[in-house]
Amino acid sequence: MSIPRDLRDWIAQLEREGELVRIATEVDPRLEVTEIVDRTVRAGGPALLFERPKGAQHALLVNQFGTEKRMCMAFGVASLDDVAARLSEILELQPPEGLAAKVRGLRTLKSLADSRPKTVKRGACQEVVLRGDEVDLGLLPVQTCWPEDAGPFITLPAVITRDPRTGGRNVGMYRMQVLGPRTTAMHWQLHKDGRADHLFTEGRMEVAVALGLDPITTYSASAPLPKHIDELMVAGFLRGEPVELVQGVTVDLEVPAAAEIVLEGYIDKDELTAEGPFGDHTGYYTPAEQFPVFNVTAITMRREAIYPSIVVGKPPQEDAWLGKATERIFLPAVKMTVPEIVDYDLPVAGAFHNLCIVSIRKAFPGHARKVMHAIWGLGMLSLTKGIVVVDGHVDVHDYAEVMFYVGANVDPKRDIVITEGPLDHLDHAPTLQFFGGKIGIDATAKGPLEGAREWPPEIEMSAEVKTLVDRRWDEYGLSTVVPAATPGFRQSSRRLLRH
Ligand SMILES: Cc1cc2nc3c(=O)[nH]c(=O)nc-3n(C[C@H](O)[C@H](O)[C@H](O)COP(=O)(O)O)c2cc1C
Ligand SMILES: [Mn+2]
Repeated sequence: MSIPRDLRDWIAQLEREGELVRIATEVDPRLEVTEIVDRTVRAGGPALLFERPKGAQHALLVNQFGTEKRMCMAFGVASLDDVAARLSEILELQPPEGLAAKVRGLRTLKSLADSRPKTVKRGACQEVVLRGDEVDLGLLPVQTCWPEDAGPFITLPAVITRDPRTGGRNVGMYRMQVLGPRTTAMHWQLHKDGRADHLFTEGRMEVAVALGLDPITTYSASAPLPKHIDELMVAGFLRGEPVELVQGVTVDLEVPAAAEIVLEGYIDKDELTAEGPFGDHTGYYTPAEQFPVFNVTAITMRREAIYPSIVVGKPPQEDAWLGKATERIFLPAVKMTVPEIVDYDLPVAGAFHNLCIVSIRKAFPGHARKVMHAIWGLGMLSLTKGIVVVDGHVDVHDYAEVMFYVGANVDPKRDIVITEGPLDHLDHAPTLQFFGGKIGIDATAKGPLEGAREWPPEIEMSAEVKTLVDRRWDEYGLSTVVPAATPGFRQSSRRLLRH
């Protein structure tokens, strides 16, 4: 399967695979779409293309990312770990020895060099151009997702800004509350790159928002990359083909040529508005807060442009798989910094920042604590509120197995770390916003130097007996009732998601 070129190519692929349903009847983007999507996501159902959203002139695509299968289709891989493997090729690039390694190294470097976005003269995203008074966000089927939401919110945008100090591009996914025909709010949170660009700008900053991209480029807007890395370069690398850009019509910014819709405009540094409430991925309404106002100077579109949306709310929702993609894709980068990490899992029910389970090859006393503090110091993972550390042989994706070791291996007096640090912007639990308590649970086996008594061996059947029983399985007459190999705990993250 080829990697989708643009949103239409992606929709065609989904349709061919039976992964998309068109809904021809009129449906209200105010609440009604959410309830349909919520049921569809929970059932592991298809992407939905609402062809007649009430009151709007464009079709609405939602749930394009809602299953592991579709997420893998988006990246053209069999498993999300395959994407991680491609990235680790770059991260682990060593001075090559021998001709074969040199050729491999050159190929990797070339694919990196070819990942940079490419400027083109013309883009389908500018087939229709609306400027000034023609601009009307009411043309778009922007969803009001939940009953207490302050209004309609654009939920799947790729927001393009520039760092005034370096000229470097940033692309981030920040929800945008529609305030009027030509204005929205811009909800870049405290720790985000778009917000930093805003803070460093004096006066007016130009902003462009791309809607309806190929799925990898859309994903890249949500990826927690270091500030100086251009999300579109990473998208180009993951696509194996550069993202094509055209010059905006009213802003000095380049925009993805193949986008369905582009909103161009500006933010005046000190123009703020009350944004929210909005029912967010925390499972709660985030209260109204001051955020910048985005003034739209042009809407450019493809003919019959398709508007993309996503519903977030109490997990699991469609964004679960965007989060899981990030978890898998960033594992090699996490291991680069903390090589003793074997694997990690951010449970969907933990809303990405509430809980991280990590397994380590433990080598010295206090090692689990070292890893906790490393995670609390690592990129966006630094916002993690709770960390559970287990030994390397534990399957971090099997929550029952993890719970077993938390129950069996932990002396709460000895093995709990309580500390404090920065927290997610939207976390409503801490006493202060942005800053509060963190918990680490060391569920590894402890040695005497950590104050433990003799650690008992874990129960395990001998290999000889297992082989014997394997060999004789058919003789017992159990084959039709009990499978020969029964796995351990098996309440994995994957199964919980699928139901
Ligand atoms: C569906 C979805 C909606 C999101 N909404 C917001 C948002 O409103 N504000 C925000 O700061 N981050 C939001 N995020 C997370 C950011 O997109 C993510 O942190 C990304 O790394 C930001 O880009 P940056 O690192 O370049 O700032 C959202 C993520 C997803 C998947
Ligand atoms: Mn960024």
